[in-house]
Formats: sequence, C-alpha cells, structure tokens
Amino acid sequence: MADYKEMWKNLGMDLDKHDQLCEILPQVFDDIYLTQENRPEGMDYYNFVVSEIHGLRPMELIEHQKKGGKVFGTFCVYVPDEIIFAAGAIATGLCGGSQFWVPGGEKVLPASTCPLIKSSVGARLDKTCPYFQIADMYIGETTCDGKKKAWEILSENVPIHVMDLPQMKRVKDVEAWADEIKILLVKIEEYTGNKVTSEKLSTAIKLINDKRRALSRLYSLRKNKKLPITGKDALLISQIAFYDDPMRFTEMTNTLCDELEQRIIDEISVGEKAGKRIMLSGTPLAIPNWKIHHIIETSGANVVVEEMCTGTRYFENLVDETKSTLDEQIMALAERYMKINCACFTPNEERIEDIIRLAKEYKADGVIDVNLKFCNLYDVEGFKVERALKEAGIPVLGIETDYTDQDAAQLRTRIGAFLEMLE
Ligand code: BJ8
Repeated sequence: MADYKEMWKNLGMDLDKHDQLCEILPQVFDDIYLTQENRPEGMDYYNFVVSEIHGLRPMELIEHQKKGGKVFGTFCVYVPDEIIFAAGAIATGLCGGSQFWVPGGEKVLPASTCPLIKSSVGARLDKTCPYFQIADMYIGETTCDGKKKAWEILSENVPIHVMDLPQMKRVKDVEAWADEIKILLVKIEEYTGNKVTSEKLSTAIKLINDKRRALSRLYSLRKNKKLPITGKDALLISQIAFYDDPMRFTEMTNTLCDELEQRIIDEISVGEKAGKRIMLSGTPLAIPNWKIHHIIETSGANVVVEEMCTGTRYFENLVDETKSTLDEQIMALAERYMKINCACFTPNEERIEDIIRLAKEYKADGVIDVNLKFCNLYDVEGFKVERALKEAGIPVLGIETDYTDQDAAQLRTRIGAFLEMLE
C-alpha cells in the first residue's frame, strides 16, 4: 500500500493505534485468503481493494469532497443508497467487523452489546477507521435497540440522521417507510445543496439495481454442483459491495462472472475435493469478519450461500425501474426495501420462507444459523428458523459467536461434528 500517513493525519486519525491495525489485517488476509488454491484471476481486483481499503477508496472519497461532494456513512441495508447517489453524493458502509475496534466501543457501551455495534462505535471513537472520519453525515435506522442507543452516542460528535424503520409489514408500514424516504431525501438535498430530480433518481435506481444484478449473477453461479468460487471469496465480494464505487464494482463483478461461467464450462472447480454444501443464515458478517467461512472451508466443506445482509438480503429484489415521477419512485423504493426480511420485523414468516427456498435453490446439504452474541432479534428468531429447517428435512446447526478467536477451536469441533453428521 502506498503511504497514506498524511491523509490519515489530516483526517484526525490516531496514527499509532491505526498502525497496529495495519500490522494485523494484511497478515490475517494473507492467511485466510491467499492460501486458497485455484482462485479465479478476477479475485485479484478484490485482493487489491482490500489491500487499499484504508488508502485508495478513502482517497477517492476525499477527492469527491474536495470537489464539493458529500459522503454519507450507512450501517444497514434498509437505507436507500439510491437517494444519496441521486443527490450527487456517495454512500459508504460503516459497519465494523473487527475485534480490534470492540474495546473502544466497550468504553461507552455495555459489554453485553452485539459486537457489530461495539466495533462500529469503537472505530469512530478510537479514530482508527478513515471511513468514519470522512463521512460528512451518518444515516442510522431504528432496527434494533443497541443501534438506536448507539446513534445517540455517535451524534455527539458527528451529524446523524436516523430513519424510523417500521417493525411490521402492513400496507401502512410500507407507506410509512416511503414517508421516511421522503424525509431522507429532503435532508440530503439540504445537506448537499443538490436537488433530487426524477431523472437523477431514475439513473441512481438503475446504478444500484445493476449492482444487485451483478451480485445476483455471482450468487447464481454458486448454485452449480462444481463450485467456481469459494464461499470465502463470495463473502469478500459481498463485503466490498458496501464500500466500492458502485459502477466499478458492478463492472468488475460482471467480469469475474464471465470468468466463472467459463470455469463452469471447463469444469474447473475450487472444490475438487468438495465436501458438503453449507448455507449460512443469520446476522451480517461485516468486513473483516471471515471466521465462520474460514472454519467451514478448512474443514472440508463449502459455503454456497449466505442468507445475510452480507449476502442475499443485500441484493434480492430490484427496485421497479419503470416509474417516472418522484412520488412513484419513492414508493417503488419503499416497496423494494420493505421486502428485506430482517429479524427486526414481526411477524417475519417471509424470512423463514426465504431460508427454506434458498437452501433448496443452492442445494445445501445443511444450514448453519449464525448469531452474533447479544443480538436478541436473530437469537430469538433462531428457534423458528431451526424448527422450519428440521420440518423441511434440512439439517441445521445453530451457533453463537463474536469477533474474538477465543471460540474458534470449539466452533471447529462443533462444525466438524455437524459436517460428519451430514456424511
Ligand atoms: S437489515 S441484520 S444490517 S439491522 S446491529 S440487528 S446483528 S444486534 S445488523 Fe442488521 Fe440492518 Fe437487520 Fe441487516 Fe442484531 Fe447487531 Fe442489531 Fe444487527
């Protein structure tokens, strides 16, 4: 990576602490990713993005700001990026996936808070993540209690707009979400000084839909019996989708898919000794959380799909591109986003149906339901997930974990026993 010290200093980052992170991350990435055999050449792009994750992309965002543009940081897949891009601004993901940031979060949050929230808050308060420093405004949402309270803490030193997400999916809830999108639009217009027209929104809807189409294409290729890509690599791509320039990301992902399609024709597989096909469901795996995939894929099995926000919940369902007035477009956005089935909704039968459907579509031999410690929503919903899978005759293992490696050996044993049971 080039020398970005000056940029990090100007962002007010804690350089010494950040150096510690820069020492750990590349080694972890090399051990987990670069040791994989027979990877597609197209993965070079994503390797490069990771190697520059605190360098090149932040620099691009700063360049955008120098030209008068704004950057909005988001934490959840319910926030409609389309509105942000339509206002000539850039949306970037901010969810923290590293244990490195957790102690910083624990300075202000109870230890019994989900690691994703602690990590995100710690990244900001410890000033060790350029994205948190760059974002002009954060867009939060009312998905879970931990996040709602975290916004109050974060708002003490950065502007934050919170979207009030309904918790049910009745017609009036979809309309309420459309109203929230309108409020967001006005807020973003005010903040950027740019008007969101229906033409601009139409372009932005197509831009983000194209990203969804590319990810959907990538995931479809994982339905193949001979897997052209590992679960670990697919996860990395899903994680990068939250940060990268959407147009470039779409182009690179489609190029990779061309290569993967050729691999399928040539019968080149990453899983020559392929073991069982595992589907993951549950809480999101924010970058650089690669723990579960690594354990599964070094235990002789392959992850073939993730029913997660870093997975199918991010790209399934497109926004209707045929609407031409702002009101119609906003309703189309609300309808699409309300089809995401997060455990914060009640009732949430659609998520259970998604899990069964995906397990069948991807021909999963078994499902591992992953829950981040202290995420009550997914933990409680795990009961219904497991029961439905059992009723459908699909073996399931429920696990709870955090960002530390303390449970890695125990998880390896439990996952190993589950895989053996599938034989
Ligand atoms: S749509 S999963 S990104 S809220 S932060 S709910 S893990 S306790 S991240 Fe999420 Fe949006 Fe839902 Fe997806 Fe639980 Fe942690 Fe809350 Fe979490």
